[in-house]
Amino acid sequence: MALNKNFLWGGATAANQCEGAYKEGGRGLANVDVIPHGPDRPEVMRGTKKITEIDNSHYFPALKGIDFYHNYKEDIRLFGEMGFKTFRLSIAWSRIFPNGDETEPNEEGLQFYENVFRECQKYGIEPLVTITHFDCPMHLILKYGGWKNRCMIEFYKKLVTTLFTRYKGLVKYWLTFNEINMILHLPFMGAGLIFDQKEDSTSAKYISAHHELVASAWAVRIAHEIDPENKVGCMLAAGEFYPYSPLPEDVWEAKQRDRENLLFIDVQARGYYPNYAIKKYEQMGLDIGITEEDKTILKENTVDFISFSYYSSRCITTQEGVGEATGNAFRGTKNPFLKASEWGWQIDPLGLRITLNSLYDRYQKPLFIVENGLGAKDELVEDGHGSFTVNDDYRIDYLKKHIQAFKQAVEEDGVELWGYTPWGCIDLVSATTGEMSKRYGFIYVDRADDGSGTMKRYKKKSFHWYKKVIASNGEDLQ
Ligand code: BGP
Repeated sequence: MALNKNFLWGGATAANQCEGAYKEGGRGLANVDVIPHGPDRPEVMRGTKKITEIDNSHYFPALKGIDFYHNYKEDIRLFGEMGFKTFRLSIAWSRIFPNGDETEPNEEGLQFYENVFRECQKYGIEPLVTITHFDCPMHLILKYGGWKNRCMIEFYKKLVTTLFTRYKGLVKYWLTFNEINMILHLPFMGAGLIFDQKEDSTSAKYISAHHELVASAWAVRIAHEIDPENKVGCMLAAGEFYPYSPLPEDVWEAKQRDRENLLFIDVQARGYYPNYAIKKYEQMGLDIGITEEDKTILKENTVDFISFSYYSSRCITTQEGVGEATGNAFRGTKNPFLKASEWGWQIDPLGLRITLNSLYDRYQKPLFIVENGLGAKDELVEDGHGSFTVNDDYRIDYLKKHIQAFKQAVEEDGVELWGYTPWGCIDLVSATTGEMSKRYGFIYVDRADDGSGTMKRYKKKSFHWYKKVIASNGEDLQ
């Protein structure tokens, strides 16, 4: 079985990392705007240092992004030239509802995305829309406490109803929350949570996650009611945990770590909390406030497909003195058999095949790889035709091996996979570091970590390579 001829090849972005224009078109301020580049970034992302407005003592790279807001036509034309079948982007909530709790949406924001979707249509590109990719209007955080408050479910329902109604016929593929499990690791960036010192942040995270899960199920229901053609997926920051050794304690620990992530998908894909989670909350003395109505809505509205990001497998041990894997929001043990990127993210193509198989075994639902890629430093060089390029063979090598791995999962293991959208198909701001120099794209954007640069776009070597991959439906990887 080769890849389906309708396999959705494309690329992925997120509003907060590429749009910029944070004050234009009536947009309101969001959590993602106030996450600075520099030493304060990790604590702000974790919600333990509070920055809630733009100040002069920090540099906030999301404010300009790569100015996709003004360049979307050129960028989508380049995606069309590569032959993209799909383009993953996200909606900035605060463009649609600047404060989040208005009764009427902001028409300028709605029009912007309509223009983007119509531009995609010109090239036969199917949009794949993440409803929230980390962003939350700041007003909702300051006034209501963000997702800690149950009232967020109603605001989210309003948002999704507006989107599904307005974009009926233009958008069919939707994701409810990007990397929903990120709430446990980077709760301010992932879900707009800020904690005061006395607060039990672990309980707050699980309660907030429950609100997101219920909101996600409502989105599935509303999407299907408005247009039965809609396909709605969940989104997991994936990567199987390997036990560092065959020590049973290591194997058990790896299972526990996997469950910590899969808990979210268990609820979204199966429609109820698994027993291990119920027991965990009992042991914590935690009541996350599940109502009878929540149970029904979760049960009746499971997702149509499961999407995930995959950069690396993970590894864990209970033994002392083993090195830590660096560079990732997900803490773990260094796997001695793997090489790593310049940022310490370990590289494991077979891990993608393993992850695909595990998810398919567990859920038996179609899968979609909506993020994958290598963050690397690129050097712009003359291309011999009066312009510039990047000879990014290292990126081609990474992607080639991961494509081979997912093809094996489909062709040899029978996993059902709808598509592949490598992350940051055009260079954009890094989520974890705020850098521009951590680049993933097929298209180079002339912007530096300090915000300087012309924003001009250049095709990298991988641009031409990926175009051939798509044209051959993954047969020509050379
Ligand atoms: C995922 C996020 C993306 C993205 C990616 C790469 O966690 O969904 O938004 O940025 O990771 O991470 P980074 O940008 O830190 O290299």
